[in-house]
Amino acid sequence: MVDLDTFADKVLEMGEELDADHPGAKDAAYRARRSEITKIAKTYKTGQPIPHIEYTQIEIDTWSTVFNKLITMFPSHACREHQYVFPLLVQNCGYGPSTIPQLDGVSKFLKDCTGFTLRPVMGLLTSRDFLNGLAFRVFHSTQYIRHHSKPLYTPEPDVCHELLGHVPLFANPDFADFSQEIGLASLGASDDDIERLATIYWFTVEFGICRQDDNLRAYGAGLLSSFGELEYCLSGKPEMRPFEPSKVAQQKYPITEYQPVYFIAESFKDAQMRVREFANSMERPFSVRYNAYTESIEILDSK
Ligand code: HBI
Ligand code: FE
Repeated sequence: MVDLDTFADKVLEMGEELDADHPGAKDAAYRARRSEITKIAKTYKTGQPIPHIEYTQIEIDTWSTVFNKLITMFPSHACREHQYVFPLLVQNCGYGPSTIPQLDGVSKFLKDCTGFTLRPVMGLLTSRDFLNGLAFRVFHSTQYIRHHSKPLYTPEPDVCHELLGHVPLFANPDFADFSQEIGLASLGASDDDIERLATIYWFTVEFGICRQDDNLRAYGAGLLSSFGELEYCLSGKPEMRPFEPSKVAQQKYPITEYQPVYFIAESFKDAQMRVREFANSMERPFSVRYNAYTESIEILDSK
């Protein structure tokens, strides 16, 4: 687990610099605030409490706009697991329109629900580092918020995406197991297999759709945290295909537009078994098993 401490400052683009098309790129005060917040992630060590952030009124207003828009969509578009957990987050973790929840409280709540914990991160990690975290039931979460000029848009993960999209699902045991399965598959995987697993992650944890009581519902965090795409994904316009990991792994996808195709999971348990089968078909120097009691990974058959 402490190996995760070495990921802290290995971030990809936007770790320190912002891309030209980031809404905050030309706002010096925003950039300074973002790096003040990412400093926490840079020095964070496993087991420490996650330091609280005193969010500014501008930041809280951005959160409120996103929160108030999204909650109008959840009853008709979010999967039942998300809808079940959301009121518990309101009761236990300070979710609401006028406060940005603190990662530390949310992480403790998740730990009690499923053993998942949050770990602050400075920005995008490599796919390998990010997926490896899931093997240990660790979700790397940003702590800064998107730029106030475009509250319904962000080119990178931010607290709105993490807290409203990802967190509710990580409180569900079947979803937690499913996510960890992708993480376990990533340990020791070749670069090509990491690419395939990252694609599977994209079409499930980020943009997954599931079937529930004959309806389609969103469970992917990229959908649940995007007012526009949440509406669009269930509008009947995009193509829907069944979740078959070997096919999903080949699918190309845009990262700045709505997805032209989504994959439907029948349940998180079914999706987990399919990912496990896919992982068994990968060539790896060893296979792994998670020991939940020691929170460690056991290597089964090193060759
Ligand atoms: N890094 N911090 C962070 N958050 C993510 O959601 C994330 C990441 N790196 C890669 C990634 N997601 C995915 O696109 C896959 O490559 C796993
Ligand atoms: Fe995400």
